Amino acid sequence: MNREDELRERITELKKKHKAVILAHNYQIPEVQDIADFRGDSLDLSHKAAEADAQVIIFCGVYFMAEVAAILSPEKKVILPERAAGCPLADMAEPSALLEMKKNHPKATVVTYINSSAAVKAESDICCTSANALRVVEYLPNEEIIFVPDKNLGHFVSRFTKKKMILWDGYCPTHQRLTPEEVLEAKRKHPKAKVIVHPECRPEVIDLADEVTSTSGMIAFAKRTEAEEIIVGTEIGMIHRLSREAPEKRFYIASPTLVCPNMKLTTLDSILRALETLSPVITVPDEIAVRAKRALLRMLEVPRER
Ligand code: CIZ
Repeated sequence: MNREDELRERITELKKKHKAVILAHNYQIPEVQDIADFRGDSLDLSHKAAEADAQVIIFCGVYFMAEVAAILSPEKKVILPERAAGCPLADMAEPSALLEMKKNHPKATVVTYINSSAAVKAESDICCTSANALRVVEYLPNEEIIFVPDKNLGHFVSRFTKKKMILWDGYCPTHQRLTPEEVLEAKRKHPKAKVIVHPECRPEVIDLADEVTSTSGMIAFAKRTEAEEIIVGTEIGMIHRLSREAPEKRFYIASPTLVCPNMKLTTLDSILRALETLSPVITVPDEIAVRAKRALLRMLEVPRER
């Protein structure tokens, strides 16, 4: 048995022993995606965490995702195998600056992308994901929206709404790296391919795409399109997920720079260590969790279809 097989065997034993469930975000490395019980985007995984008949959740993703799972399932032990797996986009917004912005726009409602800290969610009226951002904005009665923290997602939403969008100046460094030139070069190499990109990409990249959607939307698109080849503008881990879900299609990453270093921290070794030590556990102080949960639950009231 090689070392990877040994690791997998030990992980499976300890998972059974602790009645744990392993969740992996779509951007995780292939070995981690493959050993997980469930794969998905941050919100799907938090729902899985809440529904799972397990007391221990091994959340293979980044810090804010484990926080969301801990907020929605406070009775469970939510473990992030790599404590240092942060999210630079989430770190670009902090509560005091948001309070200041709210003071300057007293009539605005705060819509906060799930890629944010629990403390920022706690100061928000409602959360959104990349899959429902426009629906959330349109659902609200308010005409003025403070959109936090991703300016590119906010800009994308502003293309489809008449509401006044006040954008926070944050961005995902990984998606921001993708240039229009790289997309054009990928199209030149694969002229028959459709281009799908994440709304965290900059507007000039979005202009070149056939479909702009979340990671769950990308899977749905890959399954329904007649195109046999697809150029993918999001974190490189998504290529593995898409290939699992639509094995008959060919996927090309739009740029080799689409690698999130934080998503790549988690390995089979980190999962084994997490199961051996049952740490690090992610918790959110009650005072923050209660208010952040309100913003998250309010998002879940938004109808799925308009
Ligand atoms: O919400 C998520 O999981 C992220 C970061 C991206 C997406 O579109 O799924």
